[in-house]
Formats: sequence, structure tokens, C-alpha cells
Amino acid sequence: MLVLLVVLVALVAAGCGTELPQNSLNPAGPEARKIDGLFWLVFWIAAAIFILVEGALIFTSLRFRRRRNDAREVEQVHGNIRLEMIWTMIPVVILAAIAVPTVSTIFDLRRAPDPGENALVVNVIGHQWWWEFEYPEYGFETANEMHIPVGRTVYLNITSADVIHSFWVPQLNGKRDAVPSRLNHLTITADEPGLYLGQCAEFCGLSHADMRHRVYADSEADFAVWVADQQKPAEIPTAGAAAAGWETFQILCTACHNSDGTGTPVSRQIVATEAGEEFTFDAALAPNLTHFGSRTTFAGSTLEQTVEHLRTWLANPSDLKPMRPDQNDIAAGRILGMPNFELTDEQIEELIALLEGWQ
Ligand code: HEC
Ligand SMILES: [Cu+2]
Repeated sequence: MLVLLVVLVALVAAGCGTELPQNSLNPAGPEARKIDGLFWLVFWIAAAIFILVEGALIFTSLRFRRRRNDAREVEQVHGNIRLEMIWTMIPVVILAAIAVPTVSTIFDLRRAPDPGENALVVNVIGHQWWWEFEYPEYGFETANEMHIPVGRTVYLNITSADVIHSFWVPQLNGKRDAVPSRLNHLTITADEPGLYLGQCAEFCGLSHADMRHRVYADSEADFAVWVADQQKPAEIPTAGAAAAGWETFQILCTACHNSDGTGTPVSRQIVATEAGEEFTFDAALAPNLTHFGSRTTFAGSTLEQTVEHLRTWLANPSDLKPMRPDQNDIAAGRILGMPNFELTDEQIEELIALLEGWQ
């Protein structure tokens, strides 16, 4: 009993935190607000019913309880058509009433933006265990950290390169599954500049819990600067440690990773179908590293991008994130993690100089 109480209090207290970056009851855009509005509508209807039903229950059990010295047998009732009709019809009416705003919200959230809305399209491809974000309008792609301009509708094309994942940023909208060979959509809009956290919401294997993502909502101007930076090719260093890192990179890393403008890109085509129509996407094998240094996190957005973390990562990636590189089949485009390359300390420092330089 005490244990139960402690658990209950802990659970309730956990809901009272103020720093709740993944709280869907703290909506930050019109789509999330629709879900939030629907939630509270249903919540208050349910709360009113709860109070009425529990009130009636408590009232009748006190008012009509068996009293001392009262030996009368209670009236034995078998069926009451009228009463049963009433208590069947009331829930039917309530549920039917709740269905109206629920279904209309579902359809509303499913609606593709009008051409006039000038939505920004971002292709979202789920991988075991990271996200690829491609910006077809601007011709570049990034990993795990998406930037969007504040106030502009963003229309996501969502699919997967391997198993089913689910894209979810609770403050911006509900979940949408990333299903291999199928194309799904989600619309997100952020009211205010800021960082909105998300994570894969469909169990996708070993490192599902380490498959997170971030949405940075930037002002118009900041977004334009970010786009211009991301469009630049990777700079090839010509001197110092970074140049040595570049030599190693070309030998060991380019089988999976792209650094735009520096050689033949690696990717594979995946086809996603929507309503019988086929759409082709270029799926990467591993995160694009062209502007790796400009990201704040890595490894499915689970690690702050610090030199210390990068050192450990390059020494043995699976120490920081459970992966199965032993099951990789590059030719088939099946990658389940970054292998350990047994790099020397010197090679690691040189690669870090290269990667940190790729702003
Ligand atoms: C066999 C394919 C493969 C090769 C070769 C490879 N990597 Fe990776 N790398 C991956 C995969 C897959 C990930 C994503 C892991 C995850 O987060 O689940 C990754 C992630 C990374 C990341 C973090 C990227 C991010 O934004 O999350 C860095 C940095 C990185 N690799 C550097 C390197 C370097 C340097 C080399 C060469 C020494 C290299 N990789 C070689 C597959 C590879
Ligand atoms: Cu996933």
C-alpha cells in the first residue's frame, strides 16, 4: 500500500515539472494547439462525468446504506428497460458528440497546405538510429537537427530506409509513422523561435531510445543565414591536422558519409508510395557531415557535440550508442551503425580537427 502511494505521488509530482520540453500540453504552434484544444475539451467533459458519477455513487452508498437493526431485505429488481435505455443512450450521445471535434481535428491535421501557404518542404527519412532531413527547395541535407523558419508552414514528406520509425515533436504536432516504401506527411509550424525536442516514437530496434531529433525554429533572417551556410560545399583543408584528417577521411569514411562537393556522393534510391503514386528519395547511408561542426549534437541527437564526446565516438562508436556495425552490408545499403576503425589517438585528433572545421 505504502509503495503504491509513493509510486503514485512520484508519478503525479513528475507531471509538475516546469522544464518539460517534450510536453504535448505545452503547444508551440497551430497544429499542436489543435490537439491540445481537443485534449482539454475531452478532459473537461470526462472530468464533469467523473464528478457526476462518483458523486452519485458516494451519495447513494451513504444515503441508502444498510442501517443497524434494519433487517428488511432490499427490493429485488430484474431488468428495467427504461433505465437501461437511458444509461446506454447517454454515453452514446456523449461519445457521438466527442467524435465530431475529434474526427474534424484528424482531418484538419491531415490536410496538405494550400499552394498559397508557400510551405517549406522537408523530406524526413528514418534510419536505424538517426534521422535524415533533406531540403529539396535548397538542395542540401542534414541529420538529426532540423531548422525551420518561424511562422512558415513546414510540410514533411516522411518515409523510412529500413524499419518503421515515428517522427514526433510533441510541442509542434502529433506523431507520424515513417514506414518503409510508404510516404506519409506531417505539417508543423512554430510560433516562436526556439528549440523543440523530439524522438522516434515507434520501437525500431536496439538504439530506439537513442534516436532523437531537434527542431530549431529560427527567425526569417537567421534561417536564411543557416540555409546559405548549409548550401556551401565542404571545405577541403590544405594544411595542419585537419588536412591529415582529410586524408584519413577519404580512405575510411567516404564509403558511408557524404561531404558535399568533395567527391562521388554515396546514397541509394528508395521508393515510397502514396495513393498508388511512386516517389523516389535519395537515402543516405550515414549522416551527411558537410556541416557537421554547425550541429550542436550528434549520434541521433543524444550527445552534445564536444571534443570529448567525439574522441570517445571515434575511438569506438558503440561505446556511446549501442549499434550493430557487424551486421552492416554497405553494398545492400544496410547500415546498422558506425564501425570501430581502431584509429590511433593521432588520427582521432586529426579527424576531430577536420569535422570541427566543417561549420
Ligand atoms: C559503414 C559505414 C560508416 C563508415 C565507413 C563511417 N561511419 Fe560514421 N557513422 C555511420 C553511421 C550509420 C552513423 C550514425 C550512427 C547513429 O547515430 O546511429 C555515423 C555517425 C557518424 C558521426 C556522427 C554524425 C551525426 O551527425 O550524428 C560522425 C562524426 C562520424 N560518423 C564520423 C565518421 C568518421 C570520421 C569516419 C571515418 C573514420 C566514419 N564516420 C566512417 C556509419 C559509418
Ligand atoms: Cu526509430
